[in-house]
Amino acid sequence: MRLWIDCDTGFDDLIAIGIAATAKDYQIVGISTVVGNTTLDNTTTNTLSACELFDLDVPVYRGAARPLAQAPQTIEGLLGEGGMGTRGRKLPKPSRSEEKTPAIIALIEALEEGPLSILATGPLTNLAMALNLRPDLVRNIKELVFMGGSATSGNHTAAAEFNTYADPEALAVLIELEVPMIMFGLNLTRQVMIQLEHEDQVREVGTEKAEILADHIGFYLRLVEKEKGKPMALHDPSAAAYLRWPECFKVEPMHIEVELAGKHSRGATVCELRVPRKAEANAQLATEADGEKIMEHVIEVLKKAAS
Ligand SMILES: [Ca+2]
Repeated sequence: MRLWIDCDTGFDDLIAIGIAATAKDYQIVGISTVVGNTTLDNTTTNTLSACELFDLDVPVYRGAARPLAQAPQTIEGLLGEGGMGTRGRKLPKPSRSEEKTPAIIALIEALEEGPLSILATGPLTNLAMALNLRPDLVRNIKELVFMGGSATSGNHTAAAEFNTYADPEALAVLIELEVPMIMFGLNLTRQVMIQLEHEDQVREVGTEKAEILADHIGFYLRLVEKEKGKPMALHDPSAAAYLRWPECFKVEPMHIEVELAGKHSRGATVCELRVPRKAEANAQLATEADGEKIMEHVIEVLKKAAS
């Protein structure tokens, strides 16, 4: 299956790219970057560095530097320098540059070539822009697997998850165009926790790559509890994990809407699971995850990539 990755690479996109990069069933045809966790310059450099780390030789395209209808909302202050905080070692410097073609054009061309699965781990701006230009190409989206939203509470605000808060209009476009989508929201990703011992397990591989990965995992584990660290939800990698290990997830039909006008709830996803009784299904929601099994798989993938 042909796969496109659309990301705003910070720590958890990095791990998601690693999971997708090692999936035998998927041929990654392109990666697009978008403003989100950090600036477009940073997400693009971080994505190129991620490709370097995981020996992933696919074209990287610069996407949208701004959301559809608001100023960029970055969270660099939380995520550390360049949106890629580390306890020590930094990601390798990219040995190549991004492509000259803008991501929106490249994504349209990839969709023109035939059925495409899309893994999106940032705000959905690029996909909305591409489909605003070419809504007919929805027919070639096999599935959009995206991390964003929540069927329960938010994280960036009490109501909204960061990716959908950062560009709610983009998700609204995709809903309106009936893009076949599977949402991996906070209700799901909070079931997949990366633990303190995972940092050690990766570090034990003993290579330079293992130390780099462990230093980034370690920083992430200390985002909230600066000194001792604490288990953290592994957001973007949960969506990537679904592509590899779908048996670890329960996915249910739902009707999704995104709040655009709410005074306190802008960017919140409203997920109606009582379909078709209350509403017609227009999407799917990942509701349950075998978090322990998924983390076993994820750490195995990272150890292999680092060895
Ligand atoms: Ca992300």
